[in-house]
Amino acid sequence: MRIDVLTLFPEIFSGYLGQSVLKKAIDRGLVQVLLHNIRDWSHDKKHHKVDDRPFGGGPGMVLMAPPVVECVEAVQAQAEPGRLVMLTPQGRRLTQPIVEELARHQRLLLLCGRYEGFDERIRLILKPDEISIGDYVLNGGEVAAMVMIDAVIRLIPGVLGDEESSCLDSFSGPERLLDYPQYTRPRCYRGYEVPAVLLSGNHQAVRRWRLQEQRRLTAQRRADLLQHGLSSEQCEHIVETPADPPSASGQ
Ligand code: 6GU
Repeated sequence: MRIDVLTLFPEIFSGYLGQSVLKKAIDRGLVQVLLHNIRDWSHDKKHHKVDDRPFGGGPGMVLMAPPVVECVEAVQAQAEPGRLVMLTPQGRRLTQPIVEELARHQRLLLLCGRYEGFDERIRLILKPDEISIGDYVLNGGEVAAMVMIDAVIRLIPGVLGDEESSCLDSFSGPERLLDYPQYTRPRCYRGYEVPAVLLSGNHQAVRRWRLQEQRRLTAQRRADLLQHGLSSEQCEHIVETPADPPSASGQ
């Protein structure tokens, strides 16, 4: 997969791109991340200005249409055109199904904004897929783009090792539930025992316990994820049915 990032702050990405999972994917040729500085498309040859005050007044600065539109067009023309994503708090909220959809593309272009926003003509001309990473405000789209890259690349075959397969993640699998609790050695810590079923060697019982824990946790913390619309009584029943709680004798 080729990912082009269009930003005013390409330096922000260098630490992240050198990090283990992504670095390995890049080194193995599974992912290519290319950074482009929108400022290079500024029409202002002296100060490389790319933002200006909003018409109608108000605080802050707005990203101007010409450098952004022309940067996107020039980068698109470098290879087979890819899916253009605009990182903006006004976009649809990023979820695992959207991540899965993005991961199927051969090429993504991630357009990061700063300041108070984009000139509306950028949207009207480029018709990007506008995506937000959640209901809070960031200073710019760069951190959101890194979140998106991180979530997408781990779905590319070969990026994760066998033992860290992404199909067992939270939000994946047929029910898209939260993950089940994990335990490792020691078997007892400060009075908290590892649930007996995990030591039983009964793989079917372990699978059953984990699914039950996933449903219980999801009903308790994120009932909104139980998309099949369980009633609050059904949720309560799930929450109050621990499969095999760890015993805490030392408390
Ligand atoms: Cl994509 N950008 C900004 N600036 N803030 C955000 C966001 C994106 N997603 C959530 N908040």
